[in-house]
Amino acid sequence: MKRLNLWLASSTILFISACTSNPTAPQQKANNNNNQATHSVRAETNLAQRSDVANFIEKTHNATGINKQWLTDTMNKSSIKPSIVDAMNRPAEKMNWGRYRPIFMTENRIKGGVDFYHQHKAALQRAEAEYGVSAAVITAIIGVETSYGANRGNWAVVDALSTLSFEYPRRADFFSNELQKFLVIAYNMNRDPFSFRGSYAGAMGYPQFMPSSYTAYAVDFDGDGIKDLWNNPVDAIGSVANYLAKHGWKRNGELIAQVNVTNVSAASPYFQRGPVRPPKTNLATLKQLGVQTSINTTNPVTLMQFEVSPGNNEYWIGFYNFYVITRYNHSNMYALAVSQLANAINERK
Ligand SMILES: [Ca+2]
Repeated sequence: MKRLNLWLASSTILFISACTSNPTAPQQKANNNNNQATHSVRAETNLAQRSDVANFIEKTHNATGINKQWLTDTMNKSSIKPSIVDAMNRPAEKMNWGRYRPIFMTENRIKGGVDFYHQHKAALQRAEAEYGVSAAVITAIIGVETSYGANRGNWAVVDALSTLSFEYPRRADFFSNELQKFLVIAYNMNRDPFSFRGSYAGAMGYPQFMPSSYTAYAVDFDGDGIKDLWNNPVDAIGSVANYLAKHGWKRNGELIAQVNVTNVSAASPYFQRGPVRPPKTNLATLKQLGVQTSINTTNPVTLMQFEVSPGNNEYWIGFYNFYVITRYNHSNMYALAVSQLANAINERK
C-alpha cells in the first residue's frame, strides 16, 4: 500500500503535466472494416446506456470521427472499477526525501538499470545522439516508472479511464480527455481496446505515458511502423528521449549538484517553493549567502531543500535539465531520484 500511495502522490503531478502538454492532431483514421471484430470476449456492462456515457460517445464521435457503433460497443463492455476510485480517494502519504529515496535507490534498481543499459545500449546511444538526452536519464526514468518494464500495470486501460471519467468527478474533465485520446489510439491501431494494459490511472507501458502524452510524444524508434510503448523497450527509449527533448532538454547540460548551506536563514528566501519553475538564480548570488560548492557556472540554478529527517536536510542545486525531468512528473523528489539513479547507473555501467 505504501508503494501505491507513493505512486499516487507523484502521479497527481504527472496528470497535471499531461494536461498541459500539447497533443498533436489525432492520427489519420484507420480503415475500420475489421474494428468490430477485434473486441475481445467480454461481458456486456451496458455502460453506454448511461446518459453521461452516451454524451461522451457523441462528443468523441464528433471530435474524432471514430465509428459510433465501435465506440458504443467499446463502452458497453467497459467496466467501472470501484477499487480504482477508492485508491484515488485514499490520501497520499506525506513523504520526505529520507523515506522517498530508499524506495528507488536500491541495489536491485541500480543493477537493473545497468543491465537494461547494456541490453539496450544501441538504442540508448542512438537516442542520446539523436535527441541529445542522457542515456542514463532515459534508463533511470524507465527504472523509476516501471522497474525497467517489470511493473507496467495490469488494468485494462479503457476500464481505468472509463472509471475515472465517469465515477471520479474531481478529475472527470482530465480523464475523459485521456479516454478519448486512448480510444483514438486503439481505433487507429485497429486493436482490441481491451488488450491495452496500464496502471489504474491509465498510464501505459514501459514509460507510463498517459494517452495524451503518447499522442504527442511517442515515436516508432525501431522503425517497424508501430509506436509500441506497451511491449517494445526500444520505442519506449526513443519516446522518453523525445518527451524530454520536446520539453527543452539541453544536450550536455548539467543536472544536479549537492551543496553545503552554511547559513540557512540567509539562503532560505531562495529555496524552491510551490510549483516547480525553470531555474533563475545566479550561483554567485547564492555563494555570497553562504552556499558552498566547487562548481563555477553562470547557468541559472534552483536551490532546493530536502528533508531527510526532521531537522536534518540536504541541499541541492538543480540546473535546467533537472527542471526538464520535472516536466515528466512535477515533483522535485521524483526528479532527484531519477537524477541520482542515473548517476549511479552511469558510474557502474
Ligand atoms: Ca516500433
